[in-house]
Amino acid sequence: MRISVLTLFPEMFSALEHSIVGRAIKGNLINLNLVDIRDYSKDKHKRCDDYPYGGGSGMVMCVQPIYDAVMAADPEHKAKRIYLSPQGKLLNQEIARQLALHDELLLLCGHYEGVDQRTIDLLIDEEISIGDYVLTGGELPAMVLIDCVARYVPDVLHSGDSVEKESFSDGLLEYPQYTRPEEFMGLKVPDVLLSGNHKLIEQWRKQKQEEVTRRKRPDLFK
Ligand code: 4GS
Repeated sequence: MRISVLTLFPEMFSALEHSIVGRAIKGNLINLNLVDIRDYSKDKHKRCDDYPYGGGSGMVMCVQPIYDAVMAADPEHKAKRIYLSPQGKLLNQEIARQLALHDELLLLCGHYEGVDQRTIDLLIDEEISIGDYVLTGGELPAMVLIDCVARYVPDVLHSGDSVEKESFSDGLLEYPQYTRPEEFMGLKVPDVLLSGNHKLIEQWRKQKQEEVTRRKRPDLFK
């Protein structure tokens, strides 16, 4: 999958050089194309923001550099073009799974008060939000989306990190996990997990999933 990210702060995306997503990028399973919007500014000082028409506080990102950056990164509109914004559809596991079916994504990260509305009207296919709170920029939301989508790109997860046996795959939260030692500070691993009885372990885990979901996220438990 090719993912173009348009941002004024491409350095922030070094966070993706690590762990599973980092491995996927190094292994060419994900081609991350970081585009610095500033490179497309035609202003003599490379400014990419300006005062809002109608007044008010803060700055608005200009349409021209973003338009030119999108045309350079995705000239044939092969990518699903996404703007990260609190006005978007709330990201969830199902949306991530659907986005992973695309060959190309383009993520536009706004900063300051956001982008000129004409950017969205002219260029964007879909707005996506990572939650009902306000951030200083769309960079962290873009990284959240990339991380979440990457897990559904073929071969990004290795055997054992199954995409399906996890929270939300069946609409439930995960069962509690334990590893060595068998006892720590007086707390023991539940006997059933040491029993070797796989049928019984499966039953126990399903029961725990339901218990945990009902208690912590009653909204998910239907
Ligand atoms: C989000 C969010 C966000 C909104 C960007 C104010 C700078 C900021 N983007 N999910 N302008 N929540 N964006 O807070 O996606």
